[in-house]
Amino acid sequence: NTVETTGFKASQQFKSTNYQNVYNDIAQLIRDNEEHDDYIGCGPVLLRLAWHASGQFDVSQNVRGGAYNGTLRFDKELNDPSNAGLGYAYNLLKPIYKKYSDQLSHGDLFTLAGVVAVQEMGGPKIPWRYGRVDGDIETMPENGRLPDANGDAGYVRKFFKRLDFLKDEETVALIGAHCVGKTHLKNSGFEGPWGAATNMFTNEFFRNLLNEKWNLETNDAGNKQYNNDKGYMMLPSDMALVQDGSFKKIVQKFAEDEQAFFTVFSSAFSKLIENGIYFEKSTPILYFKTLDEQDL
Ligand code: ZEM
Repeated sequence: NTVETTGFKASQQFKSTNYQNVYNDIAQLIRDNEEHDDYIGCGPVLLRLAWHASGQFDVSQNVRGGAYNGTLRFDKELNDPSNAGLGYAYNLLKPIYKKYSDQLSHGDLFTLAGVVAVQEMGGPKIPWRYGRVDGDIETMPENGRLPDANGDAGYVRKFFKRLDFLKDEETVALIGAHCVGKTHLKNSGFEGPWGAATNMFTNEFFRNLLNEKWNLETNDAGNKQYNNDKGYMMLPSDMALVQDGSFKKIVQKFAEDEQAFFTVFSSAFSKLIENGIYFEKSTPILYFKTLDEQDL
């Protein structure tokens, strides 16, 4: 089912699955694990899982590296140093996979978990489609394709171009996901959160980039990161967004206008998790209700 020019064809095999039910089970998982990571909860790490399941895509190879084959389930990919800490997130999702295993693919589960995380943390609605399959180990891309946090603006722009993001606005919005969660020395060699509201999806990341006073310091792992006096941090690749004129204008816009950030994030994230997949017109575009919206 490979179409070299348009990507992998979305599978219809699980079209009768009730994906709102799967959404609800993942959302309940987030509620049940609120104590994770000193009460940040597991929303951020599930969002990072969805991103890393998709972020190996290379548009020049089109059909390889996106979320389609669900290869993040393989130990070899989970053991990519860039994926440190994501085994926890995968293990959290395993009971849900078991519950729906004859009705759900891993790629659909991983990407849907990202949608759930964003929405349950108060972020924008993200359109989602099913159709990823469980590809075998041969479909796994080689490790080492995820971005380097030490990169500058040129690196970041080039990296996101590989993911087929040609507009700076999309790149800046996607990195705005660093409004939630934190870095962990043991995972990445960086330490600290990007802001105060670590489990709420907001434009705080952009406001902090512009308004906080940042000092470049060497951390306990010997890596350089930007710190402020409130205990927040920025990666060098985050700071790149205010060191480049074009990026910075967009940071300013998103800092002033959260809705503008939400709109671009939603469409860019949806594209990210669908990269390399060809959907037939008949595949519905699904929007999910949050647990709150269902009075659950
Ligand atoms: Zn992240 N990210 N990321 N990111 N990321 C980390 C954590 C999280 C980069 C990066 O090096 C790192 C995007 C883009 C980029 C999230 C979502 C998204 C960490 C810390 C690093 C080092 C990991 C740790 O120590 O546990 C780089 C270089 C990026 C691009 C240039 C995009 C795009 C994302 C989603 C759309 C999230 C949610 C986290 C927090 C995870 C957690 O466990 O709290």
